[in-house]
Amino acid sequence: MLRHDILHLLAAHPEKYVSGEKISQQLNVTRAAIWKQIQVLKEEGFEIEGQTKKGYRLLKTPYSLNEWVLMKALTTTSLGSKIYLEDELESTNGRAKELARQGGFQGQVVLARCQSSGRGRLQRHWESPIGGLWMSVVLRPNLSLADASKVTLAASVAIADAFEELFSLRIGIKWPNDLIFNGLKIAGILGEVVGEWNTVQTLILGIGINVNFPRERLSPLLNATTLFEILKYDVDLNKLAATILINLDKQVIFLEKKEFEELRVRWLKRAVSLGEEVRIMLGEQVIQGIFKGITIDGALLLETEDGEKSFIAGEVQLRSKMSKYF
Ligand code: BT5
Repeated sequence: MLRHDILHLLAAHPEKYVSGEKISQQLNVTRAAIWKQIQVLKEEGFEIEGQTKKGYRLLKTPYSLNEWVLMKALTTTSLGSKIYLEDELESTNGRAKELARQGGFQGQVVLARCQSSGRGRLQRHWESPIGGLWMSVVLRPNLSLADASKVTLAASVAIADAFEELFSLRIGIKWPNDLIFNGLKIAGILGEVVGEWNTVQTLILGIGINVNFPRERLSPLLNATTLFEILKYDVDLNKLAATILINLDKQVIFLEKKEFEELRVRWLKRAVSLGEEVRIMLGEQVIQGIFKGITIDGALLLETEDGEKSFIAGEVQLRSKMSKYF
């Protein structure tokens, strides 16, 4: 794409002017065509300075989602090898599933600036206004189905690590994979398996993060917060997405090598309610106990009156004894 070629040229000379003549020669297009594309780039949020005698220089890339900026920030082995970015989708997980059924490959990433019917687990509604990070990753990892559930644990660690790296912000993980700041949910993960249980597994990993929008954009009934609410400024969504994908890429490689221990430790470091008395909702049944950690299989470990018991994600909900929410 001509626009991307122009960006590549400008980015190769950071802070410096690149003359219109040089761009037109290298890309074999008229200077008027370049000017037109520069206007489009400006509309997309790129800050490009143009001086008649000197040429153009790239000052700033947009904070809103942009395929070129995201690609450039990626240093992954496979995740993000193909990026699909839309202004609006019903659900990025839905689109990723379509891709998977058409023979999707590991690393396809679907992003939407907003979702009209984003989904949580058990078909719950996920509110997805503009400014959030709504992203789904197609994974075909070399993992058994039992190990596949650990990928969602990996995703929660990847998000928490990214928050710490980029914003020095410590967020907690509520088992199995809600991301929590001061008791309020800031991000959620939806892992789905496509295809037969006994054939090659394709996993769709949906990541939803409340980023650049005020809390008021979400329903007042939710126990939720947004990054904007915490930091009071907008952040680069491309950088955030790229950092999460880079972290996740590493974690998936570890899992494929059957190295779960490091991930388990990292997960536990951020676990909310660890060592506390919690309640587990198993359908209608309520089980009380001390939240001891997660097993090497990624199951939740609870010390109950009848001894230690483990529970796999999906079948239970964790609630703190103290609060309504946890
Ligand atoms: C989740 O489900 O937390 C998984 C959310 C995954 C969303 C991503 S966005 C990209 C991809 N495409 C999709 O369609 N989905 C994924 P769960 O644990 O079931 O939590 C759902 C509950 O969280 C809802 O019932 C609400 O109570 C609450 N909720 C809804 N929207 C929220 C938001 N934006 N922030 C915080 N909480 C929210």
